[in-house]
Amino acid sequence: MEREAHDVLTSACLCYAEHPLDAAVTSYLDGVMMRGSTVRLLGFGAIALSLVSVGSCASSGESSGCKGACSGSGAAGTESAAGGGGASSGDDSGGVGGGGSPGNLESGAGGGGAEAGETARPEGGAGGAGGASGGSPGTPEAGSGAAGADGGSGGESDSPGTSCTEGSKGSEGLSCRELSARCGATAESCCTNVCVPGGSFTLGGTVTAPTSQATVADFHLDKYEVSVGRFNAFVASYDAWRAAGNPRQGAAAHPLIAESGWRVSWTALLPSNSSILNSSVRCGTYATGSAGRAQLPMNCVSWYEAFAFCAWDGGRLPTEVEWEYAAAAGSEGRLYPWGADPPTADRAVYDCLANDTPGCRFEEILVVGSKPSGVARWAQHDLAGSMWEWVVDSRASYPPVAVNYANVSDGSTRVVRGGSWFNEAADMRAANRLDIEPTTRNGDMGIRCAR
Ligand SMILES: [Ca+2]
Ligand SMILES: [Ca+2]
Repeated sequence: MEREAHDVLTSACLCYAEHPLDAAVTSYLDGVMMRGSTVRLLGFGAIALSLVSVGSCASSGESSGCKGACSGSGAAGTESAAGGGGASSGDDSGGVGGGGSPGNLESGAGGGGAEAGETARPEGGAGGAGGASGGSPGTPEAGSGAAGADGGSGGESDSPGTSCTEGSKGSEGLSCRELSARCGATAESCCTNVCVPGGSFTLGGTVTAPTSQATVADFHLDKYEVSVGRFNAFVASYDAWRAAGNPRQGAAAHPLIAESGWRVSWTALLPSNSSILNSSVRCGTYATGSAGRAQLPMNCVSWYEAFAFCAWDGGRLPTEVEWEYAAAAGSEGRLYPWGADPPTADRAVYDCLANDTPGCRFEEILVVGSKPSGVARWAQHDLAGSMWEWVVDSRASYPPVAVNYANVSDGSTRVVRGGSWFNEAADMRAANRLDIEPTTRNGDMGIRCAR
């Protein structure tokens, strides 16, 4: 099947055609288009779609329209986010993105190719606002139910300290306090986290330019992506936590990085109550957030919600450098979390390979920790694949030297790492970067907390 990747979509229209798309995906895209908002596609593009930038399609009304304005560009990573990618070939074929070169999975970032450091965002995640669309299948309700715990817990991660012993475990997140679900082959706590001993390495590895000499301090990183069960505990506690004034200014900061904590100016971007939070995370066909799916990785969360979750949980979002340090095994500089060998279905949840059905189906999202053969040096599962993982940074070119660094500017996009169950092998690389607007919800973007 075609795998022409996805591209930036900056205008009000998007174009797709020719390819046999899952009906659900088509429906989703129509929904996005109908809203006429600025959209960029990310994971979805990696299946069978090819999307192209269009600069000036009037948003008015066209449903499957705007074909006349679609250009065939599609070239990897070269889009100019804004103004609508270039080259309009005039061909109105609905933008089967010309090249659709798979290269663009690089996503803007990392990848070799055209990356100039910072150009525009590579591709995007689907559906900005609202999400909804398509009736998500299955289990409707839920969310709460979980543990009634109202942990008021102050959001401030109380000084997690800056040193730990390699392999040692840190205190567990609040989300597992009353969670019955277990994770991984040994049925351990889904909140298990492991010390990643600090050190220096080449950020960007061998595939991203420019690289950076980076140094990180010791930190703990959760072994698993945040599961639905953990997130539902957050939903259940959300109203009490918010009522107590959380998240507070400066909450969940990296202990060594100034200005890396929560900003109260972001609070308005969080759902105002648990009911809205619960409905917000149903962003479409691939939303995992429902009862009965406690071990699936949570998705469809905005960057703000990811940040807030980790703050509530007693942790924080990892920095981009920390994330890559763990995925690249520090100074070993691994190409993938497990080493240099290419991804396989035994090592990562990726490329919609979880079952033999053609295309991508919800069932191909697997429970966290399903691929022990792909475990990273310090025990983290699913750093590559499963869900993209929000990190704290806004997108920027790396500084030549990065010591306990994060780009904490309040940029227009935030970074996600690791590729997803939707994406091809190249996206599994430890150094691969992607950035996207922080309000974006996507069926292949989730959370992992550091502490
Ligand atoms: Ca499949
Ligand atoms: Ca992941």
